[in-house]
Amino acid sequence: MKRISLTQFLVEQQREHGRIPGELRLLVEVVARACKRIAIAVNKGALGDVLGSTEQSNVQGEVVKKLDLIANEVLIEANEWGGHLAAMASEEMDSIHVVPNRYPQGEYLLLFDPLDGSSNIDVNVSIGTIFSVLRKVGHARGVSEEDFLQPGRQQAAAGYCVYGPQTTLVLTLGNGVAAFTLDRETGSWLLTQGGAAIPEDTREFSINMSNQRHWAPPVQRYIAECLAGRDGPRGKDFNMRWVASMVADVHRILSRGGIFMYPWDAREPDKPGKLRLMYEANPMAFIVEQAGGMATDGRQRILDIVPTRLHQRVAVVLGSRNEVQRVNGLHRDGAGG
Ligand code: AHM
Ligand code: MG
Repeated sequence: MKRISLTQFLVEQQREHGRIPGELRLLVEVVARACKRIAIAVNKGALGDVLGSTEQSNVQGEVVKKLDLIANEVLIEANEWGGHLAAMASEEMDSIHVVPNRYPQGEYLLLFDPLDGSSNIDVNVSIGTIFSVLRKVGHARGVSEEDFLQPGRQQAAAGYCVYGPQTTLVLTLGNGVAAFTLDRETGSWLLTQGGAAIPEDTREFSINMSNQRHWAPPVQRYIAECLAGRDGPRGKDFNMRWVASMVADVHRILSRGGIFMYPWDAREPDKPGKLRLMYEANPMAFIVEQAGGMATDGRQRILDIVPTRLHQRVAVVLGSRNEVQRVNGLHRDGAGG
């Protein structure tokens, strides 16, 4: 079977829809190339001395793993010279990285979680890279953190790469979702799924159950009803999956449906959630919506949230439409015990 490459896909999208500027195409190709390099490092594991932690902690106070840093550097190095970007922001950097003066500046802004699922790095479980692309609005010279604070609905592109049994790149340019698998023999990304669609209904939920006692009443109620199975109000049995790598959990949902939640919990009551709006929730919400699913914080659409800070956190409920709507309904009604 003849499969089309990522390059061909991007060129054909441009021809058919006329909405992918050359700089954006270059950006996606450069990010995909960087992911390939990260995949090689992930693959080497202990042989490449890439496992374990560094001495540093990041802006959110989390220990930085060696691979977090390697992936961050690979993405910056690959992207700073091409002339397509004005600046980058990363989960692993305190502030934005402006493209140095020696290179031309483009109009795009790239945000990424270089290595998502850090706790799984050392145990050989799927991890990934998540990225989001915004356009710098306004023609003011220079670039600042303010330029990044745009709601997710303004993303020009978003994607993730899963480093799992296969290395898969999932991409949206606002016109559906396509998945590409890395052919290790030729080094090409080949289209393996176009028009991904998340089923509206599901019997599978994804949440870290060890936090159950800390959740707010609507989330308690939703999960209790799922656990009650066939004998409960839902009248059907549910299955549970939790990889603890958002990329892997979202990828499963994209493949066969499901609902993923990382809700607010009382362990850190002042934080709206664990996951980051700009590096994790927004790109995943864009992909999930483009595949026909829904993504909210339990009350409002993730993509409508106007960020006030780069490293802002948010509660996340995403996946199969009817289940996300049910969780939203329980929040709206103040449902509890
Ligand atoms: P990370 O970007 O530091 O890896 O953190 C985000 C990850 C998500 O991939 C995953 O859904 C979640 O954290 C897992 O959290 P927990 O360890 O509470 O299960
Ligand atoms: Mg992450």
